[in-house]
Amino acid sequence: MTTPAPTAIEDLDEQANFDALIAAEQRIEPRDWMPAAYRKTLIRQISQHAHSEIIGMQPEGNWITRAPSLKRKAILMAKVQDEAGHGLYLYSAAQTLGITRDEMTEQLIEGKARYSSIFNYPTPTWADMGAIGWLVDGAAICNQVPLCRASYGPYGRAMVRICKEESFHQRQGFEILLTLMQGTEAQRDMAQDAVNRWYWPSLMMFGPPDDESPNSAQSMQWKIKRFSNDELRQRFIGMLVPQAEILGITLPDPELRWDGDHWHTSEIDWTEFHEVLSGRGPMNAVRLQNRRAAHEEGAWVREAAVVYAAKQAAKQEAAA
Ligand code: BYC
Repeated sequence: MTTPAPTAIEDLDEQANFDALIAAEQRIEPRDWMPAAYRKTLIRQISQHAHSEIIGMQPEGNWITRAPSLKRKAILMAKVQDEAGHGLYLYSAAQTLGITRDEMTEQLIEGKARYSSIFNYPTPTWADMGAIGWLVDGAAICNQVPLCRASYGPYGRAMVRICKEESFHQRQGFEILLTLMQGTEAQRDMAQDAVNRWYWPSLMMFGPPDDESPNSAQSMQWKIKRFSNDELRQRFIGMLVPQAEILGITLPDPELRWDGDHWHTSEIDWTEFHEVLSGRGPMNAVRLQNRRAAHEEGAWVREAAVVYAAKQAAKQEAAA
């Protein structure tokens, strides 16, 4: 993998400086020179990540009115609000690279932007809240803790706060499953069924296998990504196995075993992954439709905010 060539002679020094910063594990900051392809990759990854957090509010938002107790409802609401906050930190980080929030929003609601495949699956039972916390937030932590060391400063710093909250979310999911597993047979069946449905999609969250991942090698060279998709998937499975034992839950893969060197698994259904990425997952259309409707219904808030900001600015000008 070679670094894309600088376009102008003066860029040669800048490129050398950039390469030296990356090699020395220093951070690239918004005003630093950076190769156009590095900027583009960051905008792509950070905006996709932001969209995932925002769309990711829907599967769990679906259960806020039906949580089994007031306490669980309050916790779930706080969790969904956290995801909104994550989206905002990430949109802000992406904005430092020169894309506007409006542009990113438009890409999302027009269906031109990607967001994580995982949020295109339904949440039919309360146990799905447990499975999402344990598996989806668990996968997010595996993926995102190394991103705290991403070479781009605003992204790495946003990830630190996000990871702290994701750790709490993961424990919240684990605790829901543990409670269900200590309950009635029907509750245990519900927990197992949810894990059966979310396990494989959660493995797909890490992206395609390394030999089919067009972006990984360059992103690792730039120290945006620190581990490959398959390496992170392996770490995640290693984290799940002992926790599944504590829960008394079976991971739905009869082939799963440690072969002394790595986790041997059944073949992941990559056809399903590509179907979901192409917009043909079980909930893609619903997720986008809800996002569009929320955007349209929020138009008056945006208009009011613009008018308010203009009035404040006029007041300050008059007072100066
Ligand atoms: N879903 O070359 P690759 C959360 C795309 S939010 C959809 O390996 P890369 C949470 C990929 O974008 C979880 N698309 O790409 C929120 C690329 O397409 P483009 C979100 C996927 O970027 C609420 C193509 O496939 N986390 O945790 O090197 C509640 C080839 O892939 C997926 C992040 O976004 C996928 N699963 O690696 C609870 C983390 N996988 O762009 C929880 C930050 C791959 O070339 N992102 N694609 O058209 C990353 O770490 C990386 O972007 C990925 C992909 C590992 C996801």
